[in-house]
Amino acid sequence: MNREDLNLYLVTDKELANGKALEDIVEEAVKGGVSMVQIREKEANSKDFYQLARTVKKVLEKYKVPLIINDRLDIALAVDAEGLHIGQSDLPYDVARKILGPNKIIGLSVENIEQAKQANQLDVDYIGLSPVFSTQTKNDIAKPLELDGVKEIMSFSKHPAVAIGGINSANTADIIKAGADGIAVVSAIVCAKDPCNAAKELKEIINKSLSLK
Ligand code: TZP
Ligand code: MG
Repeated sequence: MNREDLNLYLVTDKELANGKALEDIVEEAVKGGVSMVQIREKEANSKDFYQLARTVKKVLEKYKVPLIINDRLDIALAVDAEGLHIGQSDLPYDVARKILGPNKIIGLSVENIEQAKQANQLDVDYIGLSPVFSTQTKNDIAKPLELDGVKEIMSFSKHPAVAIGGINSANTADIIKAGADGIAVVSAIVCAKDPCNAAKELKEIINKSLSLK
């Protein structure tokens, strides 16, 4: 995986798509500069999740953007996704790695300093700092890490890291300045009237902030 793939990471939520087809939102967002896409559909049944993943995979292949599946190892295998994202209560990393093999991307969410330290013992491809700020999009979030938490984790983590939770164009620069490699967003793109423009705006801020590092 390229570290730059984490720069602007879109995480899906069909519930927030307002009736618009998710694959269209994804395509527009990728045209605007999204560098990685995670399908995260907590309410979808297996059949719907699989169909959506297949459809989105076809779109992303055109643009050579990696597809990551949240939690569902079976779906990641079924659609030959580029990777899997796991949380602290999902399948253990070692088990996922054994099944997926050495060439797939595996990302792990960390919610605090202790978990970030533990992640240093694993060969995960990246960590997700979750959440950095409070958000309406996910109910069961841990206490937000805030910018100080991001700074602290980035001071010792050996892994590339993407921050998630409550991120928008107003706080993106701060997150990159705090040391994260990129931002992961749901509502800032999925709920935007124009997902392509929303992605473009975020990408410009990210590129500018990265160039100042
Ligand atoms: N994990 C931690 S916060 C979150 C997830 C999936 C939701 C982020 O959504 P938003 O709309 O970008 O705040
Ligand atoms: Mg999970």
